[in-house]
Amino acid sequence: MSTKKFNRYTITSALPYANGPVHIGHLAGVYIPADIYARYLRSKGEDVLFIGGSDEHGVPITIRAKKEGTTPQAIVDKYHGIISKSFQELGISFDIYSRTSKQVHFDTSQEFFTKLYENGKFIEQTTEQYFDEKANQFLADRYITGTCPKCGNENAYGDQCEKCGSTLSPTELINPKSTLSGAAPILKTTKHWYLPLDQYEPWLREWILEGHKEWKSNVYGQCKSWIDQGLQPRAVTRDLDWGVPVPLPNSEGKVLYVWFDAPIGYISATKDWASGLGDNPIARDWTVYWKNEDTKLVHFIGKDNIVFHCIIFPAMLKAEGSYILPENVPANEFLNLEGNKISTSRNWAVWLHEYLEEFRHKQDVLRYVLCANAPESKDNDFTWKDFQARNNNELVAIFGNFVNRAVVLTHKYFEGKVPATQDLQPIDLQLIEDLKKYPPQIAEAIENYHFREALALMIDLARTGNKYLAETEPWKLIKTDEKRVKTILNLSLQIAANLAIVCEPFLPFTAAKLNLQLGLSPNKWADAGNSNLLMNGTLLAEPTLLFDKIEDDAIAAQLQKLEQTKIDNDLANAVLAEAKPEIAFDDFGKMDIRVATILEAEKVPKTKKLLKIKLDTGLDQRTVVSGIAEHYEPENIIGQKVCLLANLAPREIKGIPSQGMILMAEGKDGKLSFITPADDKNNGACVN
Ligand code: B3M
Ligand code: ZN
Repeated sequence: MSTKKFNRYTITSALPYANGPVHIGHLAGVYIPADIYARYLRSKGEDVLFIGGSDEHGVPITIRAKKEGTTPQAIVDKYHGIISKSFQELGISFDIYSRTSKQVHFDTSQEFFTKLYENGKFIEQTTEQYFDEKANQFLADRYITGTCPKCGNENAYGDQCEKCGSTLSPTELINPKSTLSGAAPILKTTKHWYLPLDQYEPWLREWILEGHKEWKSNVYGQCKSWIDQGLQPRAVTRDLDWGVPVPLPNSEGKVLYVWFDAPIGYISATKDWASGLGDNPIARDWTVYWKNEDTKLVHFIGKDNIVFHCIIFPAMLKAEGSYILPENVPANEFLNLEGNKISTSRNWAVWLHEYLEEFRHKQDVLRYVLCANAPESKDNDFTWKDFQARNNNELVAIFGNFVNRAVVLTHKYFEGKVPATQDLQPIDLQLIEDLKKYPPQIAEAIENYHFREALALMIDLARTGNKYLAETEPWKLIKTDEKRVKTILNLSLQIAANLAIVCEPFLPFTAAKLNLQLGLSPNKWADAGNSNLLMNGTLLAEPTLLFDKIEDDAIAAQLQKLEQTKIDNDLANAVLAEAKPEIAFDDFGKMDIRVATILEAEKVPKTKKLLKIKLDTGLDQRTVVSGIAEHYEPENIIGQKVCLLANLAPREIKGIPSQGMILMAEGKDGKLSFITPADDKNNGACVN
């Protein structure tokens, strides 16, 4: 655990791929926590550089361009525009939001590669890879499909069979096909450069497993498991025409692998920021943010990026030699939406740019809910009902209500001027004491990346103020004891002024409104805890509500939108299911389908999906391995009547001979269920 003192902070947030807009999963996982951290540190007066930018390379962007009949550049221009605008509107306070198609990035990543190359940090390897002669390009693994050698699934990908879960390499596929042209690819030799990660293993072990035990357990655990499994050399170049060209002679058609150039994008973005061009007129020295040991480098990312930021990029930085390493990588888990995994391709998401359109001036509500629900240590669920409840019961009923009562009553009784405190009573002294405790606790939580806890403490301070008003009841005292009321309102307004400071990292729009309401210029974190922030006699602005109730119809509209998405997806699936070509009666007649009964069932060890099932088919008793373990518990299916394709050629699955296939119906949600005769039929009864 490091107790180092840092003098500046370089905070990076994962560069989103510019092939689609940003959704709530990205926000909760990466951008909101990063922004809270950056804003808090700035409020403390720290020297902070908060970096963002679009990741504009990689195969998916080229595929998307092909599909839409346009160029990759047009795709990234479009989405870079949408993404950067929506981040800005949400108040994500990047010092720079750059992009990896900039010249400065090409130069920076090529220089980085060249230095590693010249210092002998790469190994060169020539391998045979699939090449699509029609499309005239080498094929990335997942753009090759074919038959799985393990289970016979005809739609396995070059890197994985989704049916049986095996990891594959493209050359293992039977009858490989290019998804670009449909042609059978040929093998062609090609040369690439590899970073020999295996050589960095002892160092990574020492640096992470010994040196960074304080990292979040999900992050540390993933690193440990990668390192323990043994690291392999990783290719850092690809055969592709979209990306940063490999800066070596005779390497036309080769670019840097997107995961090699993208993290270097953080460095290029820093140079972009420091250049004195664009939005930032003062040229600065970028190197202090990347090369000074007293700079704390923190990467905010989602869990799918852990290996790249904790193992590969650090190994690259280490190989280069002149850079600092990340001090922490507080990766989050995933956010689901209404119980289902967020999916760009199935449009199952709440898109930021749409939210901003549909919920105008409610940026802080989204920021609040996503932080309150952030998947900090496990996957979490976003629901519109919870969104509404948190807004109405927490932001409106606690925070907004408290501030509003204090301001309204001050207008009502004292012409909107902050009254002076009179003799303090125990309840007042207690409030002053309580107030002092919050800022350091919130600060500690933020510094430890416990943003949910920090937010809960912030709202707790508002709750404390609310409770104080409820207990002291100034609206009752005003007739009999105006002096008391002055004290109560003064202290309530002081709490509100403190809330403006401590809520700013989480709710920057609210903080600005609140300061305006209180006639305050923004305070710094160091002032928090002080019960004399507002001078006596300060004139408050007219009261306005900080938050509005969200009505049921707004929520219903969002749920309706998701319902429509489901319907659209079902239709798309139905079209897919219809698409099988016509067959002759003979083809059908070849199938020997029979009723059978399950006698025994057990999980196949070390697999997620497979059950070993013993059946009585009326003809014999036999074993079938079936990929239904995620749908049925073995103990629940004993005695189940099923239909069996009995004359399917036997094959071995995970070493178990499997004779036939149990027929299953697949629902739109992917759930499988047995096909059974409508009334009792003997084992061996024919289905035709
Ligand atoms: N674009 C992957 C992602 O969005 C990638 C992150 C790059 S960070 C250097 O998940
Ligand atoms: Zn398979």
